[in-house]
Amino acid sequence: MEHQIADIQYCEHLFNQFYDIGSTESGGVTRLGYTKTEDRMHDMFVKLGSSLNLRSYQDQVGNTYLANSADDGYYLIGSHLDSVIEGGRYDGVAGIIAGLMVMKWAAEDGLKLPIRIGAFRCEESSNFGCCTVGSGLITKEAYKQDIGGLVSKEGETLEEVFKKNGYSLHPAKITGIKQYLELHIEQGKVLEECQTSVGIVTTIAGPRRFNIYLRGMAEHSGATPMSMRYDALCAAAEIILEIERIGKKEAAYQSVATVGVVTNHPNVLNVIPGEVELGVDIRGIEVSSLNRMERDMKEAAKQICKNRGIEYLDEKIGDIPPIGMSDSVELGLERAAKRLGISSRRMISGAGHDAMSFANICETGMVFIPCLKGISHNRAEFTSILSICDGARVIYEYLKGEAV
Ligand code: HGY
Ligand code: MN
Ligand code: MN
Repeated sequence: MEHQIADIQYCEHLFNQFYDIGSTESGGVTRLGYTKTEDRMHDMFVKLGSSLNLRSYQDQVGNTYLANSADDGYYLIGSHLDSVIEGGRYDGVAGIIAGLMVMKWAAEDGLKLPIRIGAFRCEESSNFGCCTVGSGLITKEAYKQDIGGLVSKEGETLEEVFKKNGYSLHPAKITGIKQYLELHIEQGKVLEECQTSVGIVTTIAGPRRFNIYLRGMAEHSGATPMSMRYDALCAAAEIILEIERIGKKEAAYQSVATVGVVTNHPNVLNVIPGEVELGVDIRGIEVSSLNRMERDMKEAAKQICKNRGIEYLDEKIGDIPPIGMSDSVELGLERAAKRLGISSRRMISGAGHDAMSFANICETGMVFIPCLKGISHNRAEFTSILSICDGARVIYEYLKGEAV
C-alpha cells in the first residue's frame, strides 16, 4: 500500500519523540514499568495527544488514555510504553504510534466514532517479575489481585510504588469499551519469512511463570571434597537443561519453556553456591501442554534435588491462560487488509500482550507487523515506519467499517 508522504513523516515524527527516553550506552532502551523513565514516556504520550487535540486522563493504576470523545462504547487501541532491560524501541511503542496515526486520520476524515488510545503500565515482567500489571489490574485479571508484595529491581514493593504515586492496587474495573485493538511487532520471524505485511492474531499463548528456590550449602571451594558438596548451582544447571528438554518435547504443540533468571548466592569465586533462585517462563496455546510442562518440570526438579541433597521449593507467580481473539474482529481486520490490498495471514502470538487482559472483558483483536529477523527484547529490534503505517491503516480501515 502506498502511504502519503505526510503520514510517513508524521509517523516518523511520533517515533522520534520517544526515541531518546531511557536510551542506554549500548544503544538499547531500558524503560522499566513504574519507574520515572516510564513516566517520561507517558508524559510524551500526553504531549503528542494534546497536539492532536485529544483529551488525556489517567486511571487509578497510572495507565494513560487519550480520547477523541467522552462517549462510552468506545474503541480502545492500546499497548505499552515500558520495555525490558536493554530492549528495543518498537515493542509496545509501535502500537501506541499506530493509535495516534488512527486518531490523526479519524480527525482528518471527521470519522464519527468514539476512539481512545490506552498506554498500559508495566506490561513487561522485567521489573516486578509479573507482566501486564496495568492492564491486568483494571480488567480484574485473577492473578493480579494480590501483587502488592512484588519487589522491583530497585528493591521497592509494588505497594510502596503505588502509595508513592497515589495509585490503587484495587482499582475500579475499566468500563465503556466496545472493542480493544492492539498493533504490535510480531517478535517472531513468520511475517518476514512469508513476506506478508500484517498478521491477524488468532490466539495469544498463555504465560505461566514460576520461581524455583534451591538451597544447598555454601562452603569453602578449596577445602570441601567433591563427594561432600551440596552445590545449589549444579542442581540448577541440571534443572535448566531439563526444562529446555521439556520445552523441546512440547514444541509440537507450539509450547516453549525458558529459564530467564538465575540468581546465585553468595556468587563469589571461592564459595560453593549455597542458594539459587530460578525464574521460569513457560508458554503455550494448549492448556494440556502447559499442564504437562508444569508437571514434568516440578517432578524433574524435585528428583534432581533429592539426588543431590538440595532443598527445593517452587512458587507459581503467574498463570494467564491462552486466550482467543474475537472471531468477528479477526474477520473484520482481515477484510480491511484485503480492501487496502495489504497482504495478511492469521497467526498465533507466542509473546504476551495487554490484549490478553482485555480479551476477557470485550471483543479483542490484534494486528502484527513484521520486525527485522524476528529480533525483539534486544537493542537490534527494528520495524519500518511503512510497516507501522500498514498496520495502522488496517486498524483504521476496520474502524471505518465499524462506523457505518
Ligand atoms: O514477555 C512477553 O511476552 C511480552 O514481551 N510482554
Ligand atoms: Mn515485550
Ligand atoms: Mn510488548
